[in-house]
Amino acid sequence: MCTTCGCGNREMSHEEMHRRGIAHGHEIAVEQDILSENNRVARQNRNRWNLAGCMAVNMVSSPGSGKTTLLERTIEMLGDKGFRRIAVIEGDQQTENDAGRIRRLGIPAIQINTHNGCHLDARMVASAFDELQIKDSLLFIENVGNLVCPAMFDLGESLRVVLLSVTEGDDKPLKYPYMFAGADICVINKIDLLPYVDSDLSRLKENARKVNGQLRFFALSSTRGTGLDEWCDYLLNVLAGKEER
Ligand SMILES: Nc1nc2c(ncn2[C@@H]2O[C@H](COP(=O)(O)OP(=O)(O)OP(=O)(O)O)[C@@H](O)[C@H]2O)c(=O)[nH]1
Ligand SMILES: [Mg+2]
Repeated sequence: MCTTCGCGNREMSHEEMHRRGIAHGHEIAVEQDILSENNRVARQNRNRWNLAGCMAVNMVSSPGSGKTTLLERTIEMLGDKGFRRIAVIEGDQQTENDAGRIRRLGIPAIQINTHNGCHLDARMVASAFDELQIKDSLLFIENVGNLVCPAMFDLGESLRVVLLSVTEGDDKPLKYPYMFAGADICVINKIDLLPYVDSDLSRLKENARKVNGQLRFFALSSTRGTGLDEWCDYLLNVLAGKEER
């Protein structure tokens, strides 16, 4: 049970909660209130971003799978391809590190620190968007590194991208299904490390398809650049309306 966001295990039975000594009933009502309020603000975000001509991409993954590295390389490659209208909202419990990495590339970035919170919510990104004052842009939102709670919080994004690095193991889609079930795209990162780990790329995809048959995959190495071209062309095509998301 996550006590900071109230995102409890919905599938745990009443008896199981008693057996584990987990308080319940009131918590479930609070969780439903939190999520429906979040969904309301997420709908507002979606409308506002559409009106401003912004497309938001919510990047979710466990800590360290390479979200910021992928963003850095993506920003550089999109710039080489002539697209520079990009802004980033960064979510971490502490530090300005990731926003600093993005700003060094000349791209506006707002850092949100969630302190004891384990995910971004729609209200947090709404005020960061106000601060950015952007229009006609690609807005990347890097969520807090966590393969569980961010799955439950719609931010108003057009595209949700789940990253999984090969070092995390090919069984992760089965163990953390909600994150994969709610995503549009699965980026498999750090494929340069495949020779050194037991992860199997086709087994990973097969496991991810078991929880979400609609997922689209990009396998890449953010540090070596393998697969980045295809990923960036996909983003540009979605922006241009040439490709379904
Ligand atoms: N070998 C290899 N290392 C990578 C790759 N992508 C990222 N890394 C490394 O993985 C580590 C974590 O990368 P970050 O980009 O900071 O990961 P993150 O997901 O943003 O981490 P949090 O924001 O803390 O959740 C760094 O040491 C990166 O250099 C990759 O494709 N291959
Ligand atoms: Mg990061």
